[in-house]
Amino acid sequence: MKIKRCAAVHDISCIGKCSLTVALPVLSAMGVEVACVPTAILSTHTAGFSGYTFHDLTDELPKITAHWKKENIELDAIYTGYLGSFAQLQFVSDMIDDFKSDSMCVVIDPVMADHGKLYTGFTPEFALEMGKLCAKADVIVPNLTEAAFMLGEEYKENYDRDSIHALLLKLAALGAKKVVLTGISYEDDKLGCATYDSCTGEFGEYFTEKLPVAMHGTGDVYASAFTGAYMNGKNLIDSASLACDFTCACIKATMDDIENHWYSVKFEKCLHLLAM
Ligand code: PXL
Repeated sequence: MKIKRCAAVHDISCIGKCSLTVALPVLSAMGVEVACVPTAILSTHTAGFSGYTFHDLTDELPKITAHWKKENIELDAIYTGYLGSFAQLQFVSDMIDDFKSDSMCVVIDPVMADHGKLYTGFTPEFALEMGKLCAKADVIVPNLTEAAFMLGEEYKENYDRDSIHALLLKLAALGAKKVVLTGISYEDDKLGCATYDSCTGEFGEYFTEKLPVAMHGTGDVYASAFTGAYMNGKNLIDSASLACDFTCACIKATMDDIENHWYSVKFEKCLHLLAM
């Protein structure tokens, strides 16, 4: 049987277990071939380490995809995460146009922010531009902070189901067909996601237990597991739910050792849960 191929467009953080060093193992464990498109190489991720190195690879990216086109390489999905510049947003937009086919899906995780704040190096203007790129996505996977910044709205810590549904509709109006909003909690002990499919008009939600910790890298773990499940034919809410369960399992596997392992989750211990 043909194996599905996903181009993963993310940075490589050599230490920190996020972006490509998460997308590659998670998607591979799910039986998806990963074509890596490294946007930059950093010595560590940018959250919690100081003095990290950053080597931008923007100039290399169109050369990689031009070669792929010449070799008639086809993609079943393009999955983007951490993008470091306006030029990289343009590259991804062009790449989607170049490889688009009826069966190819585009998943955009607009990695930029969390807990009400933009990550180091990002600006509100970049977030609005990322919002424009979302028009080309089949599915977008923002957290609440990224959603607010892409819409140019204030980040609100308090919300109810109606306001989340309104937010999902506004995100879909950016042009993406389907939206998965992560980090949603209506009850103190539950955390999960809310979904909207503009093709069917259907809303969905799924929750797991809320663990009393916040950990780096979980957004990438979530979006990678979501992409693998979606590529393997699961529908929107089932893919979003599988990703919730997997992310929760990864956090649990790390909780007894947060002091040593503060920079990400021990997803390695949970990869077996993904075998499909
Ligand atoms: O996990 C998101 C992410 C990806 N890549 C880099 C980051 C972060 C979060 O801080 O710094 C380089």
